Amino acid sequence: MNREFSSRIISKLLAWGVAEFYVCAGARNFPLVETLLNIKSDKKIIFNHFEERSAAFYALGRIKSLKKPVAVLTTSGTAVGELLPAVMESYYSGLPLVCITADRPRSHRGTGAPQAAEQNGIFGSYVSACFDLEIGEDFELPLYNYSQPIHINVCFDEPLRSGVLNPPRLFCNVKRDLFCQYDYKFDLKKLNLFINKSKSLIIILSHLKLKKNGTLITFLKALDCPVYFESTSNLRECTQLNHLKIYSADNIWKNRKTSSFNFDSVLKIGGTPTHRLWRDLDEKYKDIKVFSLNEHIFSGLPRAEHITTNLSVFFDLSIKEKLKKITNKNVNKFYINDKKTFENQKELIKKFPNSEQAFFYYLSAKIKNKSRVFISNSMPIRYWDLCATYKQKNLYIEASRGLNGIDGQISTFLGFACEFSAQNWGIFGDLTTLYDFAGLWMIKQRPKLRINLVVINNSGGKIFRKMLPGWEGEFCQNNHNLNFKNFAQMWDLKYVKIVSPNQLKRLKCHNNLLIEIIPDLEQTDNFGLE
Ligand SMILES: Cc1ncc(C[n+]2csc(CCOP(=O)(O)OP(=O)(O)O)c2C)c(N)n1
Repeated sequence: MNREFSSRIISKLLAWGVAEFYVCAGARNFPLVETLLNIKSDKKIIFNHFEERSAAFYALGRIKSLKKPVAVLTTSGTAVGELLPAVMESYYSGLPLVCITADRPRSHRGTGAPQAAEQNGIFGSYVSACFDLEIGEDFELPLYNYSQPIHINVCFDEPLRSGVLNPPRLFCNVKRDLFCQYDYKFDLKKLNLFINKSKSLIIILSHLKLKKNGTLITFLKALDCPVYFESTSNLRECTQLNHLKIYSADNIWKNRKTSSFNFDSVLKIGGTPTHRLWRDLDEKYKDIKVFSLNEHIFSGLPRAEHITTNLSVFFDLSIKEKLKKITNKNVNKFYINDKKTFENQKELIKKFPNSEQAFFYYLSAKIKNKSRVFISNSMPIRYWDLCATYKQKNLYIEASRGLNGIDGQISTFLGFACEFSAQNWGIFGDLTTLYDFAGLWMIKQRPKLRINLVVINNSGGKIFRKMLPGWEGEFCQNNHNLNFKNFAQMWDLKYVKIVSPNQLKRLKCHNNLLIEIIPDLEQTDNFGLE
């Protein structure tokens, strides 16, 4: 009976569009494992992992890459709890992570029986639904959207291998618009009202999941306002929009003042921005009105007006309906001042070539056109946005900005990496790397994949060096003198240690490679001070 029950569950998930299954085996989930292994498919869709936390973060990377739901299967007990960080991240990133957890029969709950935990509802509000199932019980998936994780908790009684094994049927043509499941209220009126009320406006473009950028580019050109592009918008390097770019977001408030370009409104498009200016809007510039436009439910700022919509359709509609133009007094002066401060920053890269900031410029210059780049949280995402080249290379950039965690980052990178992209680069802080030592597990199951894993080893969590000064702050950095040579060896990656940009320029990247970059701390500090 367990076998028929398992087959029904997996069939439903396949019909719903689950593209791959990551199996973290234990005894309790064996009926589901057996079922999965008996699926007849030309393509490999079942993979094994041993570490649930890493498997779930890897699945997030696969969702980003495939734009389809991906499932992780665990056994019962603490194995289920290991999924929580990735579930939280996928909730805030709007990704359809499917958690299938095996459980002991309901009658065992609350008794202290071995491996019988309170698994029903364990992910609380971070899942769109939790289906707690015993033999004979059913569930309906299509009611739920594809922009939140879901949990299916399956109770199995002994004997685990009971019933007849029916291989589930594969559904080849499940086509769904995964990221556009909200009620499409194209509230163009609301945006036009906001624009009408604005004297002058800037735009912030953050994380976007658009398949095509054409309508967005036209939309931005039509609005004709200064735009700050974060790298995860994947439009930062778009040369068609050069005339609108804010290059020096660090100096935005200074330049606003000196050019008397007193923008009173901000339109944010996409996910929650990384740059400090977003926090400034929350804490210091409360009189500036903020409008948020996103495919996900979160505005990222409590006081912002917000529309959840299908962005592609929304931009299309906005262009047809014609958006109101804004005068944006003194905007030319602002563009000039912005460029001046940006030129000064470029000089700093020459003055402090071994600083962490400068290394990000040289790294970005090194990466081949049409590569995938995953940038981890803490300083890497900030320094990339600050210093990466603006040369248009058609990179596909991703990051996990749902909750900005430093956990599971290598796993997510590996999931996102692709056999068909020119190169795959993942850039991580040293503590972030230490956090995910099992993160390369899947590499042996993808023999054709080539990756360059960069560890910026500044010997601790240097984000806190500026943020939390003093000896108490130093305590928070978790300083160390570890290196990553043996980590590379353990996973069969070639290893190279880089201490200067010239070494980086000369580097050949053919094999799977771990590049440990040691920036100069003093130069990094001095860069930041100027
Ligand atoms: C799971 C998790 N724990 C703690 C934090 C808080 N945190 C943010 S950045 C950071 C330090 C990161 O250090 P490292 O990876 O070396 O990067 P660096 O700061 O040097 O750029 C920590 C602990 C977090 N974001 N996520």
